[in-house]
Amino acid sequence: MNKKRTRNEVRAEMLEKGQADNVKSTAFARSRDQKQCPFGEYGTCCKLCALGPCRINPGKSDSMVGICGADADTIASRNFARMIAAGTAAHSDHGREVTRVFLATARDELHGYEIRDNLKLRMVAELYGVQTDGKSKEKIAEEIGIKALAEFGQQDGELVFLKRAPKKRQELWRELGIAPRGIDREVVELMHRTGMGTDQDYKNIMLQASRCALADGWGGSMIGTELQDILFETPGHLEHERQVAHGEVDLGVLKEDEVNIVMHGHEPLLSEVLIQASKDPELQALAKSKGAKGINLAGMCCTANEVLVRHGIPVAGNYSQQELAIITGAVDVMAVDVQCIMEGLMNVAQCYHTKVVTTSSKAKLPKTIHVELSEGDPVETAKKIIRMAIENYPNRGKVNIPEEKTDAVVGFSHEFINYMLGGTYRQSYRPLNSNIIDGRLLGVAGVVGCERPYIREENIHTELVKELIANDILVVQTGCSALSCAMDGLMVPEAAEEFAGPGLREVCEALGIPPVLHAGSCVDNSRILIALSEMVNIGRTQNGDIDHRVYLGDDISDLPVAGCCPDWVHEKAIAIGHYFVASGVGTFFGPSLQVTNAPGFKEFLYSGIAESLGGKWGFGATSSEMAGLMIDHIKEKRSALGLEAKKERVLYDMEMRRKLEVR
Ligand code: BF8
Ligand code: SF4
Repeated sequence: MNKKRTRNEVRAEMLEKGQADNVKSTAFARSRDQKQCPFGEYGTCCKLCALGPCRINPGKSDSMVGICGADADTIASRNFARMIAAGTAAHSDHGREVTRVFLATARDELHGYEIRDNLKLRMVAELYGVQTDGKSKEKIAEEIGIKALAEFGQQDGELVFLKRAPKKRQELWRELGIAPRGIDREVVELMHRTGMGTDQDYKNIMLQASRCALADGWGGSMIGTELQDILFETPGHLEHERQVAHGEVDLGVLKEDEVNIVMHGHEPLLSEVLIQASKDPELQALAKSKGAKGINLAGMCCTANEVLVRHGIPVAGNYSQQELAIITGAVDVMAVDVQCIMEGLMNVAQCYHTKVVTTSSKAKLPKTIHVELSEGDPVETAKKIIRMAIENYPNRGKVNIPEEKTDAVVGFSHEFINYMLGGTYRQSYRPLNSNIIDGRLLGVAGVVGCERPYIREENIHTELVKELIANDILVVQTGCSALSCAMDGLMVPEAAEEFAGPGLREVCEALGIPPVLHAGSCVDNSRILIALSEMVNIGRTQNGDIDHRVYLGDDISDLPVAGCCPDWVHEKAIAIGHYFVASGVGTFFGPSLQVTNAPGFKEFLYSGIAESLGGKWGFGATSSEMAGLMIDHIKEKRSALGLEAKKERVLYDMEMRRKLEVR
């Protein structure tokens, strides 16, 4: 571990280097300079038709409406719902791509991938009703692939994975008419209903938005996660070996004397073949012939999460750091696929030798090199990209790689948590539930999502998570937020001793785990849905009796848990937030939310919606506000279950913050 300087100091140094190297601007500068329009920021700008854009300020006049008559609540809810549709589309199109590759692999039509995780293959086969007796794993996979692919275009019925939710939740979805039918259908219907002149009742809009979001969490994302696990293995839970991965995180993972390839984007279809191809002896020799000691692969954004949790491949950074990695001058190729790739990358790359290589026909950037991954042999394509990086290595200019990097222990999939808590033969969430019941743990929180490119006094992610763990809340993380906390040193077992409350510390020490568990990328939030379902399901015995030693209610909405996306950026985060809400979880977002100028809709999201769904939205402008809301929510759930709230909230004052400052 090397934590000499704070993250802000490292970033400031990189930004200065960028300026000296003639980088015209970065996201950090642009986010400082860009003045946000208050109508957009507060949710009441409508540009759905050519009569507008209409901008509504209900504070000015209660009767203020758009030209068609749409009021602030209708406009904000349509905007919000459309973010859910877009987010669902993004995750699900990722899931679809994975399914297509999965099917082609099963049919032996594609080189470079294989059906590897037998345990998960059989588990998923059972869910899809695929008989496994006497069949090869490829045959089983083919039958799963056909059924999974059909779910994207399915018109009626229900998505298969819904049945993994607690029974009571499934019944609620059916009662409300929001059990998703087919993934694409729910996205299309939501887009239709939120166009000009269709659905004008925000409560009704949010019903379809719930159906759509559920099609993401329990559909597109979950299919993506599960089939990726079968192709690339379930993190921490391999058939013959069960252990978490170790990795290093931050710009310091780039190497001065090796060819650096940054793998950026989302679908591990690209990164997995790059990993394979990088081991090719011919390419290794070629790298040496150019004076490099080897080939160094590093991840960025959710691709980073995918390769970190499965292979311990180092991470160069999260969303905020993509331009900074290039500014080091040490990135020979940045290979990207889809989502969260800044257009600004190219302006930065032009000032360096870095080649940006796009690989998906869905995501092209001007002035880059395009190598299509889905055509031809993926391993050969990967080799081509690596060769490009090697050839580019001698072209480097001035290199300055910050020393800073941090260790992280990662890969806490639902399956690994199950194993970790109960051992090989008694895999179970029972110890987790009983620790919550006896008050050692106050509850569990999911802290997920993006990180905005700001230089801020405090890291909103780290401060929030530190406060949660100080209050004995076990934290599970995904996405860029996970990488943010990993960079700040929260994902090592020693962090429990330093930052966790006494109860959580005891649990972490007994299990040898960090107080903050890295569960994967953003599609892997589906792992958290499964974990929550499991926490509910073990509360009753086979014959339906309550087992008081581990009973935490009959629905996800009864659990003392909370979700948070403290620094959301992408529409995908709103889709995730809403599938948690529609699954019964109190979910808190910050530091802004584009609903704040729509009084009726905002009130509905923050409280009214809980009457039907059990879950609700919340908003906090600071980490402390968000932590407070989450802790209160968890305590409310505890008292509803008859569990003691145990103790007063541990508040972080400035002095404690300074004392506990990691970096
Ligand atoms: O899907 S956390 S900035 S990289 S959207 Fe994007 Fe947000 Fe990062 Fe991953 Ni998720
Ligand atoms: Fe204005 Fe209505 Fe058109 Fe929106 S849909 S831009 S509020 S006229």
